[in-house]
Amino acid sequence: MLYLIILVICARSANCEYVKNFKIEESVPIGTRIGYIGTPVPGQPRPPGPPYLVVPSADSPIADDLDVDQNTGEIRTNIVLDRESKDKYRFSAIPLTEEGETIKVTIEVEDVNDNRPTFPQSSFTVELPENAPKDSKRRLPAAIDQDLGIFNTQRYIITSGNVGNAFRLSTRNKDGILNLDLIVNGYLDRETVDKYSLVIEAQDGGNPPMTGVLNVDVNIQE
Ligand SMILES: [Ca+2]
Ligand SMILES: [Ca+2]
Ligand SMILES: [Ca+2]
Repeated sequence: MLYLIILVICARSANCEYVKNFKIEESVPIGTRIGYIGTPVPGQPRPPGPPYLVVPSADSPIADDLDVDQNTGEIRTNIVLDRESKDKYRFSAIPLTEEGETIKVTIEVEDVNDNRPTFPQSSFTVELPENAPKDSKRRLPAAIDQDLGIFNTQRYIITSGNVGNAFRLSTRNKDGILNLDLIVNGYLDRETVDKYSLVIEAQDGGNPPMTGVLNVDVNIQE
């Protein structure tokens, strides 16, 4: 009974608004249905039905990105959504015929793995003296990936050029970037090899992973 009374007060109060949250993955085809504004959420009072007057939030224009049918309350994508450029849409739906409060609609764009780890340059040169001690370290450029979490850069591997297993890699995660160092694995002998041409691959955590490549020339000096 108390619950019912609260609902009635809620429905009559100007401060009380329905909140509807939708989630949709980025990159889905144009015209994908996100949902209906008026669909009830289990455990919550039924929102007022259509038609609605759709009012975009000033800080979140829906512009041409979404197609909202004011007569049915159906929301569809009108472009290929891109989480990396816009991850949330907000608007209000004011019911035009049914009694009820304004529905605050939020659409959250969820991440998919649609960006590859990208090095800021395609090649990099390192100079090392041949007497460089074992475990000497040189900073290499890090690969940046615009995706979130596991879809960001996860690891680096040397895919070719590591003659005699002369080098290994180490990584440090700092401020969301997986930083990369080249480490001397043993003793470098300029008379045997005076230049290494390493190919380093960055991988994200997608299945299969997306990759980026950095060519590293290591010159061994006397
Ligand atoms: Ca994207
Ligand atoms: Ca993404
Ligand atoms: Ca990625």
